[in-house]
Amino acid sequence: MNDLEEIARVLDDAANTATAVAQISVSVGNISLSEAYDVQRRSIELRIERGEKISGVKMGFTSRAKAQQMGVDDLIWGRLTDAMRIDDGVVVLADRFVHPRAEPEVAFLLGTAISPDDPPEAVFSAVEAVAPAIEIIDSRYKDFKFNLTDVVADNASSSGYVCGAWQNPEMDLSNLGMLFRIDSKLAAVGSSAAILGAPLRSLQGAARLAAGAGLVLEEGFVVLAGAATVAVALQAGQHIECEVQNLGRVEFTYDTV
Ligand code: OOG
Ligand code: MG
Repeated sequence: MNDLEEIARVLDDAANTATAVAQISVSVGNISLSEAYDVQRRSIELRIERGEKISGVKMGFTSRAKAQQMGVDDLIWGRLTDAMRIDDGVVVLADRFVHPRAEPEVAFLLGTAISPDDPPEAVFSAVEAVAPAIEIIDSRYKDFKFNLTDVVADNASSSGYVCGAWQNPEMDLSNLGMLFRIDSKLAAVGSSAAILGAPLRSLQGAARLAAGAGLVLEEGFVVLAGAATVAVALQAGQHIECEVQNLGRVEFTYDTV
């Protein structure tokens, strides 16, 4: 047990100081998936002790493109905090990251809590709004390399998220074109259908997985459905934009000053 707390501290410290560490599977040895989620929960507890608040959850490896890029083929989830929230259009400073990457996503805003007993059909009625989003992921592991339990323990590489203007959710989200531009040039193109066939399925998965861990998805939470395309490594001075058909655009600039 102490070991899991120690691993949580190592990963929290790595995130907090933007310093890469060895993969847990290498430095400590293999831990089970439930132990990895326990490490994740403990590491977020440390953030909460510093005053951060849970603001939502994110899903990972919901698309083939991401699973193939990272060599991990299981759905994962992680916790978002208010300190990870980034306003649309701002300059994001590089010093808080180790080796960040950005990826195009769709975000849900919950207008009511999702109870663990709610049937999957009820999940949609909890959605108050949807938005185009960009997730900034940043593995705390050297060379951005990990296995399933490593990445789960590292809170699914959660690091930052930017949501565009919130839209009425009464639209079909299942096959929207997604364009990801860096410095106005297309870096990746995809469809929201790449996200588990439809992003709503990812929200249902988030509700199920979080409930299994005793976390109720609260009113006001943001749920990131997962990237539709591969993630792109960020370089100082770049302007990043995600445009989702019918949903609009979201953007930020990544820089050192
Ligand atoms: C893990 C997080 C995956 C997604 O959208 O698929 C993820 C990683 O790729 O480092 O956020
Ligand atoms: Mg993501």
